[in-house]
Amino acid sequence: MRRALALARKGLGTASPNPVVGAVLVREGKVLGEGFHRRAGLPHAEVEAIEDAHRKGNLPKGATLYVTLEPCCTTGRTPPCVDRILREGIARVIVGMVDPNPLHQGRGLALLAGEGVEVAQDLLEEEARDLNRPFVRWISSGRPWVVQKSASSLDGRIGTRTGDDRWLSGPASRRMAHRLRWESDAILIGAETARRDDPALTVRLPGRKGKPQPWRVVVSRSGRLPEELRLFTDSVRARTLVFQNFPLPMLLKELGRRGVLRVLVEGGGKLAGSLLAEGLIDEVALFLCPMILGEGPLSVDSPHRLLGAHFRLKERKRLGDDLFFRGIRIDYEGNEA
Ligand code: AOF
Ligand code: ZN
Repeated sequence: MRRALALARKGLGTASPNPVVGAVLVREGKVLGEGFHRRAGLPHAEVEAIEDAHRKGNLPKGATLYVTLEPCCTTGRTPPCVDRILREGIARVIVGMVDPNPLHQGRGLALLAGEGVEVAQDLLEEEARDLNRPFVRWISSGRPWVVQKSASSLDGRIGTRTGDDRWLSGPASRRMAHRLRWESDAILIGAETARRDDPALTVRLPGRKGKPQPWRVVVSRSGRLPEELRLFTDSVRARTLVFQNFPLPMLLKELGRRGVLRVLVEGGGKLAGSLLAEGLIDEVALFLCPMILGEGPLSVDSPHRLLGAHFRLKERKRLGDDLFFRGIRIDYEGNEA
């Protein structure tokens, strides 16, 4: 299952609006085949693993399938995985988590068990869930998962007026920041940031084949933004959306309708503060840079009230001289979003 989780991770950034899923076929401790779900419309992870096994001359009959998400039992863009598993005569199916899609939700496992396949669920469930929080949120509520990103000094200041981290964070942090964009379907900024920074907000990493750039979304009270901004003039200008006077929950709902599973908020502090105050931030991705600025705008500018937001640490690492922290929002009882 650890191997299947690592495979699933390869689909981050391209599988959306589908979940990321990995699968490994095993018999007597030997890997027969493996695969992951690359992109909506392409085969699911289970089918990739089965076909990989056949290619290698290994027959899946009687084997055990480890898959990070419950196999599907309906025809979407692709045929049901359950049918293929039964046809191949796979003996055991072990899943990381049940598929939260209302069309599935345990029905795939029940169908397999009904046909005499041995099934087990929730192996490394926590890890499986952590990979697909955006999918779980979106498929069950229609709203995307919202990640607030910022790079700040040790005293929480972003230096420039906006979330611009160009001179604060080091090269390793900047690469990671691009990775965060890569994994997102939309990048959200405030109008002030758009005006002052004129950001491109594009993913500049190779290999994002077959996937368009993330939506570049600007929230603006007045709707008045200079026409010459890069967002309106560069080659991906068709991916820019401006929302004027939109309540934030409605804006998220609208993005969800467009197939956005994960939103990355990239400043400024006021937008981050408003989203946090309305309980709309699900996760923070913070780069802490080894300097104290003493003055300047804060990464989160609270709108007149104490936010008191709590997060559970999910990942922390050193990136050059910077510290990276990723945590998900929890309530006062410690329950996750
Ligand atoms: C699986 N294995 O690798 C994935 C699954 O339109 P489709 O046919 O691609 O189906 C999409 C749905 O299938 C998606 O909403 C989710 O419930 C499930 N994804 N299932 O068995 C996979 N990606
Ligand atoms: Zn499937």
